[in-house]
Amino acid sequence: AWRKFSAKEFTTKDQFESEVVKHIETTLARSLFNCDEAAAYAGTALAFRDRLVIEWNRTQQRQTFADQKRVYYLSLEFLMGRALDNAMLNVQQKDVATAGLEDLGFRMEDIISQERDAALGNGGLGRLAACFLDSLATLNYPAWGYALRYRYGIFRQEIVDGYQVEVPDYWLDFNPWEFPRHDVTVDIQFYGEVRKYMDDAGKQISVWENGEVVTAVAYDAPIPGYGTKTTNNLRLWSSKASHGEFDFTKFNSGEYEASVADQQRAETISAVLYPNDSLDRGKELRLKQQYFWCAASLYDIVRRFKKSGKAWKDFSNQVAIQLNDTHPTLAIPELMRILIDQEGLEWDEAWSITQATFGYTNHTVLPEALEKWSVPLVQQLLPRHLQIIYDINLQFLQYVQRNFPKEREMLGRVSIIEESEPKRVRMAYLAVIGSHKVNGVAELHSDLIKTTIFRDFVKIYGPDKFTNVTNGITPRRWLHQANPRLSELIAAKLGGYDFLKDLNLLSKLEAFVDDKEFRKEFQEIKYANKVRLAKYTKDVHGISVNPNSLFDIQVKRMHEYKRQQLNIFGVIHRYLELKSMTPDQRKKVQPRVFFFGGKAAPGYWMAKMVIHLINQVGKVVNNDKEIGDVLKVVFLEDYNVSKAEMIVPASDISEHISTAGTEASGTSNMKFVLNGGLLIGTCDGANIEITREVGEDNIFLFGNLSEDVDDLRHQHFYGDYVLDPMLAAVFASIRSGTFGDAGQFSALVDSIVDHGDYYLVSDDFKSYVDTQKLIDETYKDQEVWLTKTITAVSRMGFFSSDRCIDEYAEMIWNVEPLPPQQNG
Ligand code: 26Y
Repeated sequence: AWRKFSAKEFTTKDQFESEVVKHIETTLARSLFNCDEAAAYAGTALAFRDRLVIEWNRTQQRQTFADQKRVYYLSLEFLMGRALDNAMLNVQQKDVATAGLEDLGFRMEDIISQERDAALGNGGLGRLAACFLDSLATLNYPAWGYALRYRYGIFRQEIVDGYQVEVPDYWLDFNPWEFPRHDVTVDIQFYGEVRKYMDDAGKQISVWENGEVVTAVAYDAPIPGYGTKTTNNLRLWSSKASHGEFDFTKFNSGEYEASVADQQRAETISAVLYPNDSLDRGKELRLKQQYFWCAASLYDIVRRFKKSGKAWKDFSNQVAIQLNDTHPTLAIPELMRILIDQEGLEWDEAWSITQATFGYTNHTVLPEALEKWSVPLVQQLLPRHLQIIYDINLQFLQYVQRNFPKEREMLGRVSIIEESEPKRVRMAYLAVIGSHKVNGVAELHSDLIKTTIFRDFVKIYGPDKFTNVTNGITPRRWLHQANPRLSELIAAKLGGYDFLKDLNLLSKLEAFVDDKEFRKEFQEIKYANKVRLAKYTKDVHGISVNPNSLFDIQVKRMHEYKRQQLNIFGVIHRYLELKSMTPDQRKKVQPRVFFFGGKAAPGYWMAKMVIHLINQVGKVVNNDKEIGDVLKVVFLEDYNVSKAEMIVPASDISEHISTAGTEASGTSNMKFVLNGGLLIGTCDGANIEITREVGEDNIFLFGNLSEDVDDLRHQHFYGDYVLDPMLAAVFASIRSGTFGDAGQFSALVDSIVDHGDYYLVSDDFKSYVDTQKLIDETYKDQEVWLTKTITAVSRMGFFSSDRCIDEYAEMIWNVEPLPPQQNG
């Protein structure tokens, strides 16, 4: 049967089956007699891969021939999750495959869950990059992503005795979605020294000599768009030793082990994703990763541009490069080095090309997350780049001096070089200076960066250099794929799936808010999604939860600023209240399950302590016979993208409760509302715009505002600090050993009681508890609740990453879509 294999779309399930069988028998060299789920997944993935590859090649060819600007999205993180379901959706052949797999004795769900997540990211920033790739392809923008091919993605989290344990995530055993390009390599230089000499024309030339060389090898993955043939490319660089398998000099002189060690050292560069998402550690290997990836990507981009035969003045008409945070900022001095040292351009021309090419997206105002590289380290690893950075700084400071002669103190403040010991390169300043546009990721955040970290730069460059692009999410993965039944219900009401490409069409749902049948189905779908999460909770964690309870979910990286501690203290408060009630009183309380999930950076012991406290509270509460179903606490192990697809559709309420002014945007807030859940949140990040869109009645806001945070912090240290009395009772309970040895949690409690409560947990506690009460009351009237959720869903159109990408294209990149020909 497999001889029927053809490159065209499989139109029948028989054809699909024969292709799966062919791949299992030939590509995998396995007998059909021991075809397990893993083999069936592999066969299915390879069959769909064949479909993608053809349009991928065509798209690349079309983009090469079109005389048009391309976007390059440089991100050290792409948190892709699984690819098969997405591929089936985009190729629109999932039904055929489901029927075919059934014939072969498999359930689609089981096959999909065989795939390992591609977890090449920490959290929001990495997932945003993945949503952007989906939208870029769907909207037909000619765009490439560039990143590193980590052998180990973000660690797997295991919970042992209530503590987080990190387990390496080796994910490349079988990855059908990548194509090694052993012919696409770039040699990358490190260390060495710079020699200057005069050429015949008397011009000074800089040469970067000696040092060591590591080779970058390209691995490509296809990125299909939804409902379009456009299939873009994600290029990941892998590092290897530069002289083939072995260094033969060493090999021949008997230093076999040393030569193998060299090879391993080279491979270390792309070995592992750094698991910190908010604390800059300044490690040499991380700097090596950044340069290795920037240099390989720029070489690739420049090589492609030069093939077009155009003049350098056209570079920024052909190329837009977006810097996802400061991680790729070395691309700025690297492009300068290429243009000046290798292509012979004058400084001024090189600089205007560079500025016109780059855009920079800022994702944080937290000082501890802002990257600063030690000058001695940069000097040693990248001597020529340090010179260029100093030259950029000199030109910039001269400009500032000319334009603001009376403000001499400003020079020290805005200098790229921080005069610390040792001196450090402020990467965010370099990124601002080297880019033509700087954007934040939600309105409040974009305003904040203009008044805090980049305040002086607004004065220097004027306000137009700074802009806002509010984040978005792809409705393909976060509605259709994660919640197929809801997507189907919406399609039935709106007369098709156009809303997946134009999310503003959701507004038409509002007309059905009183439609009995629709309401009933909407509610049933939510219930079914809760049942699914309840089953998972029972199967994996052994905890029984009642799906009729209010499901309250907080899933995100563990961080003090995100305030999972506020949530768990609220849970303890609730537990103490329940314990003080009579059984009759308790019966009247709205039952609730608190779900938590998220990884802590391995060295972030305060975040790990919060994980431990959550687990300890769960142990006590879940086993308290008096409490029963009225209160449950679950910590979901190893939160990741594929688990999010199951968890997000199951929420009634989700928590987005960061200290005001600290969460740049948040993106899971958007996912939860889109799936029919309401939010409890602070006036922070995109919560503010979600409120504007869905209306104040359809969100539960609480807490202090960002403009009051500084004063409150000041008061904590210099005024009378009064701990909230309810929170004091919570701490008394912890101290009395209710949740195990109190000493384990003393640093957490002390950070609030004795060390200034930097994240304002006490200040916001009462407001938080009151708002949770209001939620309990509101939920009791299921009709009112349902109206709020449906209304909110219908108003979420703005938060599509398609809108977001169109804004980048227009305001920052100046690129146009390149739609495929109808019959091409
Ligand atoms: C420098 C290094 C330690 C570092 C590595 C990763 C620093 C930061 C990060 C990741 C940051 C991140 O994920 N930021 C989040 O970006 C989202 C997308 O814009 C925002 O929604 C979210 O508020 C922000 O915390």
